[in-house]
Amino acid sequence: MSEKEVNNVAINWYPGHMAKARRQMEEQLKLVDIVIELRDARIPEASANPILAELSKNKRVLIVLNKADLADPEESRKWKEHYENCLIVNSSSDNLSKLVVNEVKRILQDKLDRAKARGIRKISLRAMVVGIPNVGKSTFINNIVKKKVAKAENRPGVTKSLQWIRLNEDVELLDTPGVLWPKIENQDDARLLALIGSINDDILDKQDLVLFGLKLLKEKYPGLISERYGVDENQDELIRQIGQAKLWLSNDGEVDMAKTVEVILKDIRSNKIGRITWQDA
Ligand SMILES: Nc1nc2c(ncn2[C@@H]2O[C@H](COP(=O)(O)OP(=O)(O)O)[C@@H](O)[C@H]2O)c(=O)[nH]1
Ligand SMILES: [Mg+2]
Repeated sequence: MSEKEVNNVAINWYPGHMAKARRQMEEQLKLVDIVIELRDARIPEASANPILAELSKNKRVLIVLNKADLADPEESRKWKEHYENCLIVNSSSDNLSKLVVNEVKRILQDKLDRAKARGIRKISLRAMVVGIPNVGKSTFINNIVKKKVAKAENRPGVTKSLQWIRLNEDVELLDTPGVLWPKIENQDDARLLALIGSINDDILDKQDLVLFGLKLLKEKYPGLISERYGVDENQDELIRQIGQAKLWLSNDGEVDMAKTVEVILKDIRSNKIGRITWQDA
């Protein structure tokens, strides 16, 4: 399958969708001071959107690596250092709103200072959340907004009326997130997204996907597979070894490869193997 096909089939993002999402994002970006880009802490680069950096060239961006509860904490620390402005979060954690508001104010401190110097006592820093599907945008917004009241507002040039929600005296948030497609520039990006369950794996060969996952695990977390399944992870035919060790067999006594593949994939996605970060900072 060509990579173009991967792109289209996996995500259902067709050129028409993409053009529309892009236009919408461009309009919304005009209204905000800062973009809060949610990504998945397990795959910080593959869960980025490929055109957001270009669209938000003159904007401040806060990268929020979400679902950090599923990622490797040590790797998350490295990723935090890697990006200019970055928070490592779990979108249902208690202190999220304060954390985000403080970070937004820190990043936009110059703007606050300028307003103050000009005698403007009250300004609103405006933020919006963007990210690929399933990265946790709704959970994140619901958490930081809680019971705060949305106020509707019409702005010229924007067809739909937008809801802004005040998070504190300085910061307002657009109540609906911007959704953009994930970065699928090659098979590996697609596989990484599928491994964490972010895209449908229907178009990928599952055995191939699991082999890819096991290979990465062996490189990044040596010993983990051996420990989990009671096998020597450096032997050939690792999937078969695992099926044999766990006795995932068909009626004829042979390893049930399809089942073994399914179970390993499920173990990976449900973090049974551990907190894994698949991409290095
Ligand atoms: N473990 C974990 N799951 C999360 C987190 N944030 C969201 N989720 C789950 O991820 C899935 C997608 O979340 P949702 O907010 O609907 O994503 P959206 O498509 O970006 O709006 C849901 O099952 C959430 O419960 C998080 O920080 N940690
Ligand atoms: Mg949502």
